[in-house]
Amino acid sequence: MEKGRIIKAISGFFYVQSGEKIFSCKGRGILKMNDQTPLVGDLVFFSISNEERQEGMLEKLISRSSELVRPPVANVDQLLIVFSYKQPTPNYVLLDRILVTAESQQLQSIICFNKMDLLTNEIDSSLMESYREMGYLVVKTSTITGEGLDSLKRALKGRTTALAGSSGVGKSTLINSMFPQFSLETGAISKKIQRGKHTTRHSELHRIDSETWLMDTPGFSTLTITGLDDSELRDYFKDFATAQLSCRFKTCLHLEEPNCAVKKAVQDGYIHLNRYQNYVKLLEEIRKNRRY
Ligand SMILES: Nc1nc2c(ncn2[C@@H]2O[C@H](COP(=O)(O)OP(=O)(O)OP(=O)(O)O)[C@@H](O)[C@H]2O)c(=O)[nH]1
Ligand SMILES: [Mg+2]
Ligand SMILES: [Zn+2]
Repeated sequence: MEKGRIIKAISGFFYVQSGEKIFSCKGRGILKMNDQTPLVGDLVFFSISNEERQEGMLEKLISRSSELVRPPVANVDQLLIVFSYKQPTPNYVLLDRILVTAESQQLQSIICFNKMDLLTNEIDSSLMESYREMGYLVVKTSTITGEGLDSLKRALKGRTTALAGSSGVGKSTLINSMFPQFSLETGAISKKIQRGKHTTRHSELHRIDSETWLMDTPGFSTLTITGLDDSELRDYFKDFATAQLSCRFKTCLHLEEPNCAVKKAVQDGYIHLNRYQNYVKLLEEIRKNRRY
């Protein structure tokens, strides 16, 4: 049996990269029997059914180090969450949703603000900067001026990274700009609604070198937090960590409880108000979904 990695899944076929070769493989019934759905990023054993046509059969999935629902991907080390400074403007609730998901899977996150060339006048960047203070790597980039691309490239080296973010923020363009050997399809955003047109349709893992992989993904703008208890959410807001040690109640959810140190930190400007508001929003959502 051969060993490889699923780089793309389209209409029942799994494309498996093994060295420099890519085999198109079908799944075996045994995977279905075990209720296993192969994901892009999966490490697999496969058998070759036709060497010349590079066709094969998936035989076995190797157990995953991580698994995400959106984007659906296995074995990534980190997420590259991409926003654009303008066209479309940053969606911070989506950012916090993605961060919570990544934290709960113990994945690292890099936050990228792209299209910095569109910055015409000074902006209030306090919210953007607050993510850096929380310990996230925040990179400002432009595929037009080249700003930030080298430091981003360094952060990707030796790891498997999935890109995530809304349509039209420039995910595929970023990959093309950093790695000119790729010419992924990109698409202008709609002038009328200032949104992307969902140019990338399938997730695909691109091999940069034997240790560095990048996954381009279709843009998405909704993400429901699932599989979390309302009491767990607060632990995935990194910026709450220090303050919440001083809340009067150990189990404080930072809502109406007396002597809440997180609310105090928000008032005093140590935690950004926007982050707290997003926390309350996500908490309500988790509680609402639990009722069904
Ligand atoms: N001004 C400016 N435009 C950019 C930049 N990066 C990308 N774009 C443009 O933004 C548009 C969308 O880029 P894509 O790379 O297709 O965006 P995407 O995130 O891959 O979108 P989906 O595949 O739909 O999810 C294209 O017209 C790009 O040329 C940038 O740094 N500055
Ligand atoms: Mg794209
Ligand atoms: Zn509290």
